Amino acid sequence: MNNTKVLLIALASIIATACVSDDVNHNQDGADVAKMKFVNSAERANNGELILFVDDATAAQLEASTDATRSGATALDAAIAEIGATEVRPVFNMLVNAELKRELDMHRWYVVTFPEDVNLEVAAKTLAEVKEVERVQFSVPVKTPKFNPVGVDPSAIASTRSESLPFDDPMLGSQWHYHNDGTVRFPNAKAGADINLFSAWEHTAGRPEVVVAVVDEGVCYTHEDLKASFLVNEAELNGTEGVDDDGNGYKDDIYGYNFKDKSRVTWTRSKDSGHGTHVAGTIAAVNNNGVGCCGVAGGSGKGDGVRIISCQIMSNGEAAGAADTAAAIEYAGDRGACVLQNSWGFGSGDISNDSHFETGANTAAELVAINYFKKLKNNPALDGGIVIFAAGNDGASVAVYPGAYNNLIAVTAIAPDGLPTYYTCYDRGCNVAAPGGEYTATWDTPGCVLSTLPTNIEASGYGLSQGTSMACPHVSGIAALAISYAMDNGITLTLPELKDIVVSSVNSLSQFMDDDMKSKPMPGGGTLNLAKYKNKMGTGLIDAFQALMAVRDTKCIPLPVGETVYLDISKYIGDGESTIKMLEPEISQEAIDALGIEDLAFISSKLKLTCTKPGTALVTLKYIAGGTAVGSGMITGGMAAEQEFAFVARTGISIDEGTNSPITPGGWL
Ligand SMILES: [Ca+2]
Ligand SMILES: [Ca+2]
Ligand SMILES: [Ca+2]
Repeated sequence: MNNTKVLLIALASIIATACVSDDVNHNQDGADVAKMKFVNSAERANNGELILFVDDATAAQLEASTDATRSGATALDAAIAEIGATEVRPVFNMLVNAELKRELDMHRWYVVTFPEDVNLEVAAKTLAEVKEVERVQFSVPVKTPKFNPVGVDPSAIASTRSESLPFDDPMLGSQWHYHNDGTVRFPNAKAGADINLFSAWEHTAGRPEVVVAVVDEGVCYTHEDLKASFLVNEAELNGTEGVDDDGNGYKDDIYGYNFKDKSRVTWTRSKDSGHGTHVAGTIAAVNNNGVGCCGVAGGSGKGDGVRIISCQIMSNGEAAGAADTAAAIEYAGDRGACVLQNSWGFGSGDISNDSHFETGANTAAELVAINYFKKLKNNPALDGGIVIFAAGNDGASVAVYPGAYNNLIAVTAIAPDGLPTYYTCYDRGCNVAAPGGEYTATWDTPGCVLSTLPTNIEASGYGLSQGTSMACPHVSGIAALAISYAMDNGITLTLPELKDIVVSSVNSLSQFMDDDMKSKPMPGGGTLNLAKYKNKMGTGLIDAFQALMAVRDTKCIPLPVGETVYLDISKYIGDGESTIKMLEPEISQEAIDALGIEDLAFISSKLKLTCTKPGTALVTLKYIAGGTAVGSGMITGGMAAEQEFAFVARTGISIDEGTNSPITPGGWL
């Protein structure tokens, strides 16, 4: 693959030493010191492969070496000969963006491969005892997903919705996870248990300059509803098969790359599940093309959706090791992605602590790649790359690694009833919730997430599935929409700002809970105790419209449908406790029509109104801030100002009986 500095160790040395390692009598103290260099444990690690972090001088020798059988570093050469190594190659690709990678010491990571029958821990100790080797990482593969989608017949899934839909895709009405009107066939389905996408689409449905990398199984790039969404490597598309036409270290990487098999992207092998294609469809299935379903950021039918690339780390039911996973993430950044979509992990409970990630002292190769991705400025509207992970499906009170780390977003999953799914991980490391769907006992349910599938998995090319894997791409899609919207408005976001937008643009999950609701039935029988999820699903249910409003710094004011409110805007301005006197609103006829606003009036500087239908509208409210109230409502010394707000009328929003104002969303389950 990516570099010329692959060292082929002479076959004779393998034969001579392959079985020796177990018998070597290592000095006990030396072995203990060496073990301290281990980044992780050998549990579940791949045999025949170890990842090394070497010192600067050794890295330079490895890079400069022209001898195919020697690194040039004597002690390291002896150790790799002792374990019968067949190859020493760099983890990262220094052909692209080398300057930043050197700053991050990415040139110091190497993979050593050796015969699988060599004892892995003995080999690790042998390498760790070399002074020039600073860290040794066992190559633990990603857990492969359990993914059994249920195909859908397009002709049988026609929408039963009464409301009109924004795009003409025939399956959009069944994608309740985007906009749930409560009619989805699922026990206790609730309107608003969705990502509020239709309102967001009134402002943007994506931009092709925003590239999302799907780190997963291979994504079907020939799919009728996905092929137009790929970022195409034109040099490879128009190049020669078997040749690295653009010189980026990868042959024929037109739509991405298969890091498991070192080949072009694949999805048709017997144990491929279609997982990557389902995930990709949620982000970027082409919208308004009269075909199939929609993607969160799939554009408006004018070729204007976000672009995806397939960074394949799973193939034929097997997952890549840590070094190839790291290379896949690096590649995502090198190809220009600014959103990293990750519906994968290493299993619950694997996290040690955040210092493992933050300090770098014992960081693993895949975390180095994630940190590299976060530093890249691949889009003019964002000063870094945003990384989003699925929380995991073990039902555990901790997210899977690496999504569990503090500075990565991990996504939990809700069902069409707005309640936690029976499988979602929750609590530690979990940041925000999104619809992941839930099978009912019959396994024939529209309560799952509908997206694209390869036709070799499901003949129709579409199917339903559940999982935090399905919730995660909703959040990646919303992040991509937010970046698109920032571009539209000439706004540059910092990475922390975008992360704040993602986790704070939420609706309360408690709105879906009846007061006396303690549990809900589980698909396989039994009940799910809801109390254990209290405050532990992340900040709330993500809301695409609120995310866009947060990009332009427009506050959202939630309003109930069908109830009269007396809106006190002082709680939405400044610290919420200042003296604010409302002067007048500018509410356009368009806004009045959009929300069906009735009874509009001022009463004691409060705005009285009734929304008769759900929707969103931008309004400008003029007010006087500060000053002293004298006499009958007059204020002296105040300052006239105005501010734009977004009125969000939805069913299910509560009224505070004390103030007769809507309760602000953003609470906890
Ligand atoms: Ca290439
Ligand atoms: Ca080529
Ligand atoms: Ca479509």
